[in-house]
Amino acid sequence: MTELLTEQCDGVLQLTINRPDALNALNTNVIGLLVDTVREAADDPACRAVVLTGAGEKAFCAGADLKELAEMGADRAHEVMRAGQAAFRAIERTPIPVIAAVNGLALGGGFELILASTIPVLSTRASLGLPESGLGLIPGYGGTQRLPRAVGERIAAHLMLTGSRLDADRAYDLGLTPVPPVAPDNLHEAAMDIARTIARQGPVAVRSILTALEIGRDASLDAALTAETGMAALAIAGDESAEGISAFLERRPPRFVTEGDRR
Ligand code: CO8
Repeated sequence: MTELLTEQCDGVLQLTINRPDALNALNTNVIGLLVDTVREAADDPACRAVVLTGAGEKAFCAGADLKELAEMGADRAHEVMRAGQAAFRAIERTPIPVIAAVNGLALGGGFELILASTIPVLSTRASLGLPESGLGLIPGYGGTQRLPRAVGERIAAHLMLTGSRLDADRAYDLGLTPVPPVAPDNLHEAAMDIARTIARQGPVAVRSILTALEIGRDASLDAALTAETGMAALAIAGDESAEGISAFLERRPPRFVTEGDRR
């Protein structure tokens, strides 16, 4: 049985981490499958969005696979940590949106996966935490950097140093998700709804917006605005905006066609 289930429909690729007996903990196999699949999706013009969730009712993902980790020497663990960190970075910077449908526990690397996603949607059963310090570890899949950027340093320090959990409402209040938590039965549809809405936008525009966000993470405002100007100029000169603006003027829905749709 594969540890990452995939299903593509209407331009949306659904990914399910499929290790429910281990609360969907991230072993090296899952991390490899995840990053390869997201990279392939980004290369596929027919794929407009990814929805990522965990199998079963209990967990989105319980973090790094501690059983696998326990069997590694320090050198191998370091290698795995670097590969995991690079994988999360690849997910963060992918030019198609990754919607995390957080169906339950999201601990350690599971919470860090949410932080690397584009838009997390939380079920009311979601519970987020970074318990690494209690294990003598640190949130090494980007948590020490992305969490303070998302919620501020004091709240991040408190969460990382105490291992305290956030319930879905608190996570929403802190801005970790842009949408109010949804009932568990509605989570899949809520995430798919966002993904399908994005899939109807101009595909080049979506990729450009995500690229602009990625550039802005590290650049000065002036440098990022210069990059934005270049992308905006390309957009206005392209077929996609010609279609989008014509559709608006003709009072009809736009028909955005990509290479993938023509296949
Ligand atoms: N890794 C491997 N197996 C796990 C993990 C995990 N992270 N979490 C749960 N499991 C397994 C359990 O071992 C158990 O399997 P089995 O029945 O075969 O023993 C099964 O899932 C169910 O778990 P529990 O019986 O423990 O279920 P409970 O409901 O009693 O508890 C908890 C649920 C609270 C989630 C508990 O399982 C737990 O605390 N899990 C560990 C969570 C955790 O600490 N995650 C952080 C890991 S560290 C990390 O992510 C750091 C990443 C960056 C550093 C990387 C360095 C290389």
